[in-house]
Amino acid sequence: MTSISTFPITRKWPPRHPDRLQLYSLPTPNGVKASIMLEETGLPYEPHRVAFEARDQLSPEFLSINPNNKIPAILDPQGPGGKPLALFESGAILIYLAEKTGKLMPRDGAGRYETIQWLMFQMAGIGPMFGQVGFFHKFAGKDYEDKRPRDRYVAESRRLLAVLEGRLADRPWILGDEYTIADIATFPWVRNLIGFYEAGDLVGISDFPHVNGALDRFLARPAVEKGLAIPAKG
Ligand SMILES: N[C@@H](CCC(=O)N[C@@H](CS)C(=O)NCC(=O)O)C(=O)O
Repeated sequence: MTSISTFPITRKWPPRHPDRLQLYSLPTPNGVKASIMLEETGLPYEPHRVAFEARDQLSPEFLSINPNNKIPAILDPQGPGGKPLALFESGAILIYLAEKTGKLMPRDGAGRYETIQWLMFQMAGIGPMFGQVGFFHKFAGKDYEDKRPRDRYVAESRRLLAVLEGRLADRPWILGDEYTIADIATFPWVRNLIGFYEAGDLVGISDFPHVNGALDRFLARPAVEKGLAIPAKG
């Protein structure tokens, strides 16, 4: 087995358990996708906190595994062929962990692609659009006099929520009875829109009862509760 000690990131975040999967993250809506997935699968892992206040994501060590300077990222000592694998982009990490463990994504052809399809819907739609609502409603953009950018992203987020609402009208989870990585990707963002971004009223979240119901089911899962707090502070 090749040791992960040759990876520069291990100099900044030395592993205490080099045989375990290393997670570099923060409990943000993208970061918790990885920690929730790891908790759900039961795969042994070691979390490391990437402190934005210290600009850790721009350090040469972090950039050595993610040149895009964003969390989450992982380093698995036991990647394909028994060799270490470094990976960034939360959607790629979810697919990798699902395939590595055989959990949380149907193995058959059609169900597998359907899961990936809804995962992409989150990655390309829900994440970026809800993120813009956060910027224009809660952060620097809230002081802009011109409300057209905010309204554009609110309208697009409502449209995406309506798509999700239709999908969840007759099933508990995005894929049906089976809880999958599509749910793990999506619901941290719905939670964040309502909670941290305080944009529930702005997007009219009460118009989407099936989305709210699925969010409640998601938050009731023990692995979700744990994953939402990883990596812990200090
Ligand atoms: N598409 C990426 C987005 C990741 C992302 O935006 N991460 C944010 C936190 S939620 C981040 O690391 N921001 C730090 C920065 O932009 O410097 C993914 O899904 O992994």
